[in-house]
Amino acid sequence: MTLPSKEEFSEWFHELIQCAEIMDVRYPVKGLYVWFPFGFKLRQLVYAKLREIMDRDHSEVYFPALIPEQELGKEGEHIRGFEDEVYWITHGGLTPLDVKLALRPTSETAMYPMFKLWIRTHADLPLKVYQIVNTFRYETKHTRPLIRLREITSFKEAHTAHRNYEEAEEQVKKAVGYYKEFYDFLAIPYFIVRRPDWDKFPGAVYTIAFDTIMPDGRTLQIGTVHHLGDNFAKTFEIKYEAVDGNHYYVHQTCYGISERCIASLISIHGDDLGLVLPFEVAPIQIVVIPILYKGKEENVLELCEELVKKLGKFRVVLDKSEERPGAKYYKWELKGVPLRFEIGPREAEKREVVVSFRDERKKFSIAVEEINEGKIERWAEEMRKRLREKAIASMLQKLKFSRNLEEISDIVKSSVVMVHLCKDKSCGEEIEAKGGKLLGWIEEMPEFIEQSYEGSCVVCGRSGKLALTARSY
Ligand code: P5A
Ligand code: ZN
Repeated sequence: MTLPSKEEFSEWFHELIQCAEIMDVRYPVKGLYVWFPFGFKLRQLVYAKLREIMDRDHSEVYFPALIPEQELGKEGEHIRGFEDEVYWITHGGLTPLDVKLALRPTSETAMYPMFKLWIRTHADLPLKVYQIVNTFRYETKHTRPLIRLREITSFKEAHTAHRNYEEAEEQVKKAVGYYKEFYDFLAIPYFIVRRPDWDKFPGAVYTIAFDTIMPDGRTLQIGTVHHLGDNFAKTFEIKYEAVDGNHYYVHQTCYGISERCIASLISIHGDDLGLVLPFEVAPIQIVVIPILYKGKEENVLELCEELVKKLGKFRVVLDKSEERPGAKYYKWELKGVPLRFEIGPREAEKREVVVSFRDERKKFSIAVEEINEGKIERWAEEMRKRLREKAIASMLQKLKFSRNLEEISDIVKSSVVMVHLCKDKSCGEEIEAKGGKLLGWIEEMPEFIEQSYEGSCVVCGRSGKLALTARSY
């Protein structure tokens, strides 16, 4: 199987996840895919980081996958936002159910009736929980593995409750900080964007999204943080008794990340040869390849084994298979192995090893004695920096600033467009009429953007702030 060039992003992505054994796309239900063992290992390593971050400030829970119709329907805006996307269970065997059950599209309406029982007084607050589960959305837009699923298999959703609006807002800021840490760890650059009011999460007061730019110039929303105010608290009657003896509604937040984080990881760092993975999340971190010549195998293999033993802390493969070295390189490059060591008779004699990094084309030799855990960790950190810089550079290539409304319809065909825009809905609509979607206003300026944050609205000329419009997934 040969991989199409990354220039043809859609084909490249589809082929790569299949031939690098991330997902098997042949499952016979639209929008549902199978995790291969290798892909599942990658998922596990990425989500271990997410878990580590969440565990510092939340308790992990599990809520049922089925939600009774009345609960799902209680919050008006929420159900209006999701009604077209809900899968319903109507029968148990041949018997029609008294109460229809929804397969959770997200878990607000599964959790909040229980929050009402859990929260009695101010001492029960803040409440902060999360779960990593599958959710179901009957998506009508084009489905794609890892990107737009009908069964989201790795939905990390956090839900919190607080004494008032301000404390919930503090949590929103913390959540944004957690997601920054997570995506920085993956070396994925992002924009933090406040969605327009007409595009916020159904039932939220406001929504802050993480958007990244895919190699084809379309944006992907890779996480969202919502301030729910007391909207759901009023619907589900979640109240607490305060120190003053009165009862008040809680204020809530929720935030989520799905396997789109893996889609962006693969898409942003990958190249024409296959996956490129940051060291920490690579299922195989190091491959040792013996270059074998007849009669000289013993010394080479001995040194290889010695090296593998020395690297016991890491996920190492010693590829002793019969394949030619070229075929081995090809195979492990496809799988995104960050570090490759080659040892031939010459190296064995000098106790050296030839090193190459997956993201660079060059090779160099180093004495086996010089290789140790600390050195590998420093290489890993340097590689993460290179990946991040490269990702930022290619993101900037797909980002254009415009102060001319007329040119936007043209630029937005191939790039994300940055403009100054006021908060008026009619100006937002004018922008969207140019072909892109208005992602919203930049909430936190990334250090790689030099444009001034404030400027006059590209549509009406009144005072505006930096906003993004793009074709998006
Ligand atoms: C936050 C968690 C919620 O559902 N409830 C609990 C809130 N927000 S959300 O924006 O609707 O979804 C959170 C993130 O999930 C990703 N996502 C998807 N990923 C793959 N396939 C889908 N069909 C899909 N739908 C949403 C997005 O990254 C979104 O930000
Ligand atoms: Zn305007």
